[in-house]
Amino acid sequence: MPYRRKFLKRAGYTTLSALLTMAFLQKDKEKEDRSIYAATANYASANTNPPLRKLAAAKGKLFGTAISGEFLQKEKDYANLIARECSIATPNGELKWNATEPQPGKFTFESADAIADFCQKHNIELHGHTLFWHMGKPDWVPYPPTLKMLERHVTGVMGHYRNSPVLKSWDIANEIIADSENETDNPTYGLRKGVKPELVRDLFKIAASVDNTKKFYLNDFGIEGATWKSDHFLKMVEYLKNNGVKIDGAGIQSHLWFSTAYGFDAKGFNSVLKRLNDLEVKPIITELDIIIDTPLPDSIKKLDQMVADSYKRYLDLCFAAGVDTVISWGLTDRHTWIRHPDWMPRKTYRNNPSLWKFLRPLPFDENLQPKLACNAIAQVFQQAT
Ligand code: 9MR
Repeated sequence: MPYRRKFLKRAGYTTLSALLTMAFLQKDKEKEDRSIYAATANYASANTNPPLRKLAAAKGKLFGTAISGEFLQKEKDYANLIARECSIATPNGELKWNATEPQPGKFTFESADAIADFCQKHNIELHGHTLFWHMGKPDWVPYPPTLKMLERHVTGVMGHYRNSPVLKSWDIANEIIADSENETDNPTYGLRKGVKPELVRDLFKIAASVDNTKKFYLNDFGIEGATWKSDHFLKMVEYLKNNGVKIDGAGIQSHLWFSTAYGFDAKGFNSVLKRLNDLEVKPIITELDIIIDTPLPDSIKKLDQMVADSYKRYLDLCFAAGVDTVISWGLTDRHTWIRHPDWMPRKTYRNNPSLWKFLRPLPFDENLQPKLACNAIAQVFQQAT
């Protein structure tokens, strides 16, 4: 959620009239800029770090984030930051079914196109998210949708971006694996209830028939270690491969939770990355953020250090396994989804507003200043071979 501050200044008559003239000119300028998101290179001078996109590019890698059209339009400092730091972006919601096909067969691309235009202007690659998901869909779409609905949807949305100069990849399916064996009716592949492997296979095949020039991903969370879920995710990838389906990569969301009591399963995650590489399905990081849950450290400074150390450890491991694309789920704590009461960790944070200041999962703070996590990411890129 955005946190906004308003500053009021008192001024004498002379100053006041000067201010009014400036405000008038500014308004005119805003009019000019209205059609495009006006990100420019004059990002806040306090950030003297080299842009992450530049450090990534030096190692043949991409760095970016989920972006929101609403904030790009309303907050110039945010738009400037994205343009400065990112070489790849995922629309936060603008390409989801509820945004692109709110009524059966009636497609709207206004907000997604605005994002694509912003990306083109700033030389940012766009990762398409997503064609098939149990959330982010209008009420008239059941889960899973019928094959006919999927056919129309995929044809409409992928068709619209077939010639896009910036959209290079699609999350064809998102979060199709259940969280545990109790939540699936398909013990072999662990799919969400009602989803059949054949439907997923056909979805990928339809996608390839519409536009096989893009990279196709299967995207999920909770697969960053050796878990029931990652095992079934990998089985599903294998199934798609064995059925002659075009699948280029695996999106590893990486909404990571650590605490002073536990870290991450480096050995297990390494084996997931290895199995994907063996299957020639490229792992990329698609939604990275790091939440520190209780027990918490006793200061924000220590928390920021923990977040930074976790970024470093996680990304070091990813890069050692050949990962070349890192997308975070937001760039600044100002907008992180994890501060929304619906999404924040329930037991510990939701009913405890005094702890919300500890939700600092992203590389830049609310004022868009780089945090220790940003330095850590910069260092990992610099040290990558
Ligand atoms: O962060 C996104 C939030 O603003 C949306 O309301 C929500 C529903 O569309 O989706 C969130 O993004 C999710 C992403 O699409 C898939 N992985 C989990 C993300 C966080 O919930």
